[in-house]
Amino acid sequence: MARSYAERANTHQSPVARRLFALMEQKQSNLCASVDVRTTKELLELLDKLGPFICLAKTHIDIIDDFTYDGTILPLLELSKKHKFLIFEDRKFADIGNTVKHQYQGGVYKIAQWADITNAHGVIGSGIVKGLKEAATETTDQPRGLLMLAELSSKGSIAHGKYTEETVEIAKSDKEFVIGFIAQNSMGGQDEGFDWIIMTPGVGLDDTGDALGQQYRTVSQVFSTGTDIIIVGRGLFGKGRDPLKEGERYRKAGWEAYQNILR
Ligand code: BMP
Repeated sequence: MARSYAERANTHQSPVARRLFALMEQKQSNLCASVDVRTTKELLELLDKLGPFICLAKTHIDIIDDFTYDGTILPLLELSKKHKFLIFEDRKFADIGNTVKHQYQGGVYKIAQWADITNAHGVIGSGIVKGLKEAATETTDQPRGLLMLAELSSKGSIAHGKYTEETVEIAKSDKEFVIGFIAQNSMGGQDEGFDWIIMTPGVGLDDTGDALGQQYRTVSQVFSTGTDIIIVGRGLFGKGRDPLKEGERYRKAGWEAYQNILR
């Protein structure tokens, strides 16, 4: 029997996860918008439109051509307050602990300062979790959360079987900082007291994939395999789609699918 977001908002070990679940319940949304656009203007305009429908905004901040901290991040943080959503920088860290610590804290993007959530590959071993946690603790007193990439949506992905299992083991190394997985399936853990959040990309209601290996499943399909949060990008704004219309459509589809698994 699935547990409700409201219940998990009260019991989760991570303050970021508690905030996220509370927002999800309040906004009746398990929709994360993946806003893969190339300019600050497009990013902010899109999130101002999608804001009411989402619990989380996922960025690839390094694809913004005109990025500046003050011009891009400060207004992004304002929008996250205005519309009440958290921010997830999809950085996919994949280096030794000491290097990712610098990458998370420093450089141009200073991700640890503004992103509530980020993610990392398991290929490197548990040092990556330690390095990122140290960076978060040293940078801010705001809570931060990490997702491990356990499975990928793309055709031919080699993240499955033993690799996925070992990534789950790495996640167990820090119960408070690691809040869950980017995955296509549930990763278990409940028996051992873990309440992992499963966020699933590769979700689309109108397309089955793209020309570069992306594969889409429908909202009800991903809920049937244990997702908590659907990550949708081009389904919301690609091909001339109207983000206001699609935002509400995916929010509603996600909320209905969640209610169905609670029954
Ligand atoms: P779209 O819905 O437009 O296909 O975008 C999916 C987003 O999710 C992209 O930002 C991509 O980087 C990310 N993603 C993915 O598609 N599959 C994965 O397994 C992991 C991801 O982070």
